[in-house]
Amino acid sequence: MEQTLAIIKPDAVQRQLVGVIISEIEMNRFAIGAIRVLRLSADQAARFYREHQGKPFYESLVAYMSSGQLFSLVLERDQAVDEWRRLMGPTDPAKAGPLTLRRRFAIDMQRNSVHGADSPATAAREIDFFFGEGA
Ligand code: IDP
Ligand code: MG
Repeated sequence: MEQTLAIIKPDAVQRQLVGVIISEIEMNRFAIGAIRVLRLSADQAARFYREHQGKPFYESLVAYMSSGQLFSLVLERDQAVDEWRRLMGPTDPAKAGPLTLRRRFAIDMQRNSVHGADSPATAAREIDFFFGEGA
């Protein structure tokens, strides 16, 4: 059993896609270990994506991720990190397979509907960000 951190991003919440995305999560045999609905401040979004600081899309990404409510989730199953990234598809929805969440729901490369941690170590850090002491 492994944990990963998923986010249903503001573009998907705003378009009322939470139900269908959670349905896909459950159909793909993830258990939901924790869930939180919140709006990030610009400061919090900047901290969450600090590894991207300095990239051309960073400022816009921070503004978008703090633009509305999001759902953060702890997902649990075997190979949770890789399996969730497989279900999401790649960052660019145009390159994503037809059954992936990003191909089905993303608007563009920034507003790509879902987030997933990229390794078990990142998952642990991101779970702490949303669900740890002082989160
Ligand atoms: P990931 O979400 O697939 O792990 P990352 O490279 O970690 O992709 O980028 C984090 C987020 O930043 C993406 O999900 C997307 O919202 C945004 N992003 C990444 N690259 C671009 C880009 O080239 N243009 C616009 N937004 C981008
Ligand atoms: Mg990433």
